[in-house]
Amino acid sequence: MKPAFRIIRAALPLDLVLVIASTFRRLHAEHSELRAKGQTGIKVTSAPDMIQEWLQGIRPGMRLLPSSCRLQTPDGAGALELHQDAGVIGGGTNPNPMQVIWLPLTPIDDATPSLEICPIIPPRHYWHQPDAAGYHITREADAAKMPLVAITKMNLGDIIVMSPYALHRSYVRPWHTKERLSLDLRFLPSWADRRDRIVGRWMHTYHRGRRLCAMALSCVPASKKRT
Ligand SMILES: O=C(O)CCC(=O)C(=O)O
Repeated sequence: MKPAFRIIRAALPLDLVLVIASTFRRLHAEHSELRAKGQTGIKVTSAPDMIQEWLQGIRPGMRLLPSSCRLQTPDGAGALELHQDAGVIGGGTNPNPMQVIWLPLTPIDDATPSLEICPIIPPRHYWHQPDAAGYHITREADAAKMPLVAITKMNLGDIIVMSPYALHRSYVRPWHTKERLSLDLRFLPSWADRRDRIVGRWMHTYHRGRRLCAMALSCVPASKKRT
């Protein structure tokens, strides 16, 4: 059975991770208003160059999807509940090979919030809904029954490669005392359509319908048009 995730140790050079960490730490400090809104993550719109280059080496032609850099405090504020990242490409109906990479920008030890992941790829994409801060999470009873493994030891440079269907959530416990900064990067091959087929088809029908409607209306004499 294919595992839902694997940890690759020393995948990235330490000096690269330190540079990325200081850049995002500064960004978090500059955008402290986000925390007031309950948002622990800031949007990442381009993968740091060396991560992108490294990824191109092993998975050529990948482009970044909506991703984030999270500052998780040990008090658990803004901790993300259970979810599957495949939601960003339309959930279970999108057949495209999405790749998720989670990497800590602070070392993970017993005192640091981390990630809990289900080691088995779940049988389906669960129903997701937005939480108070707008992040998509699942509260399905079936998802809550799945086993979770806490990742409690990661050095800078280690990464977690995850299936887009891997169920995971922030791991924060009362004994945690440190802050954690991390990146959750989602990639899709550049040729792949981000929208799932059903939404894509629906959008097409919807736009076509609107065009036909507009054409039909333009043929109706003005006096008969509804106002
Ligand atoms: O880093 C975390 O605590 C959760 C991040 C995550 O799962 C996500 O952004 O999808």
